[in-house]
Amino acid sequence: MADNERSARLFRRALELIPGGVNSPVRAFRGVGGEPFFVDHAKGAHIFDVDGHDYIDYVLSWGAVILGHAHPAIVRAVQDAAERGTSFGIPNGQEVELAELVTGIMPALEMVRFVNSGTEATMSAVRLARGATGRDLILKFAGCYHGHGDSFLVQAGSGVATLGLPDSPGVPAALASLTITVPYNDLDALEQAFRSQGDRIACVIVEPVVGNAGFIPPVEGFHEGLRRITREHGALLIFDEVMTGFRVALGGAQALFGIQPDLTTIGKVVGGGMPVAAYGGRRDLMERIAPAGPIYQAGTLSGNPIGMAAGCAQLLFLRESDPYAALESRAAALVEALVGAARAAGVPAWGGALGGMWGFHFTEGPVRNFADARRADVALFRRFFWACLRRGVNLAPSAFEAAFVSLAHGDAEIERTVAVFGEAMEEATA
Ligand code: KE4
Repeated sequence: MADNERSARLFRRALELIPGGVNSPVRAFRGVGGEPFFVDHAKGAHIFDVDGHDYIDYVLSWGAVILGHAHPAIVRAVQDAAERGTSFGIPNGQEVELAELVTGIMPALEMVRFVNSGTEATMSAVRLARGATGRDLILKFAGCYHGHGDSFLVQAGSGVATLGLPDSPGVPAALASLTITVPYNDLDALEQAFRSQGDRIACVIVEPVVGNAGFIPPVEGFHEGLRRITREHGALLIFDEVMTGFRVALGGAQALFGIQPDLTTIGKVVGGGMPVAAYGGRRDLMERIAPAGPIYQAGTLSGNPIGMAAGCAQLLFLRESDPYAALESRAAALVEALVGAARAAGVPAWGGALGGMWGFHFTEGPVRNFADARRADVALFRRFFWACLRRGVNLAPSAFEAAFVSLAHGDAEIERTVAVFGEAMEEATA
């Protein structure tokens, strides 16, 4: 039987019934070519596919898995919750427990509303910003991804600070034109947008550390500038911490950079791997959300008891262990090894790590925005990705994603990965 026969068979069946054979596009391996493997199970830093291959995993459910796969504390919390009922649609104590944990860890969130995905969180936060300010325009940064809500599927028009164009069929041009896109890390472009449209901009939404254009950290002063400019123009600042929350630091990027956004969205880690996300922020804003206020948002499975229990277990573990220095040292070791191997092979590479989040680009650094990231050698990334996978190291199947580490990535996994990076780089650049 072929090396990946079981995955291949499952993929053929999936292609018949699920668009592209996947339930989220990036999983289809279109960014690297070939076909995806199917997971059988996972434990700690490892995932095992249906053909018996063992991979050291750096996707970690796109950041949600931070303790390691199937961590006993999470599994026990989910089992205990499930035995008490899987869903009520009625308030339950676990929602209050998780709300107290989240608002205690992220004090800028004076109130919080749980939803089921990062997309729901960002859509709701933007609706709140528009409702609270009475303004229609929103501003985002090129390369930042905030979920698949219509207002976010927008590419920049020509020029720099211009109104948006639909990035997907099905997004009305009239709606896309309400989204302004400017380059990340570019305060001049932001000032220009506010000079021309400032009194119409409801909010700026930003990935405080970009993970969706590959890893791009903010330059010195970027967030302070965002905070100043939005305040000056009466626009709200939304930190989209769906990826960075409880990942780059316990309190997220806002704790790392000392910024108090008006609203924050969180996801991934907050749910312990279950479908949980949230938006929250200033009390005077959140109290405008139904039923406290007139701005409507709802969800059948919001505050689901199993998701709440998994989230509580994960955040309690992180609050008590505060593992971020250890996570960052592992992530930094990986970046150093990868960049070193690339340069030894005579190819440019640049990368970075913050807490348990890291990433790299095969281009001369520094990478400051999406245009820089798009100059990277994607063909080399594809060869490197497959050379790593064949050696048991699983990276995100796209050059425009971040990577992660978990508490379960110990010395053995890091040492093995460093060795694989060297071998894979030789193969990919031969
Ligand atoms: P979801 O709707 O996928 O739960 O969250 C959307 C979202 C919002 N904001 C940020 C900063 C995000 O990173 C995401 C989702 N991240 C991607 C990873 N690049 C999810 C992976 C996928 O789309 O399958």
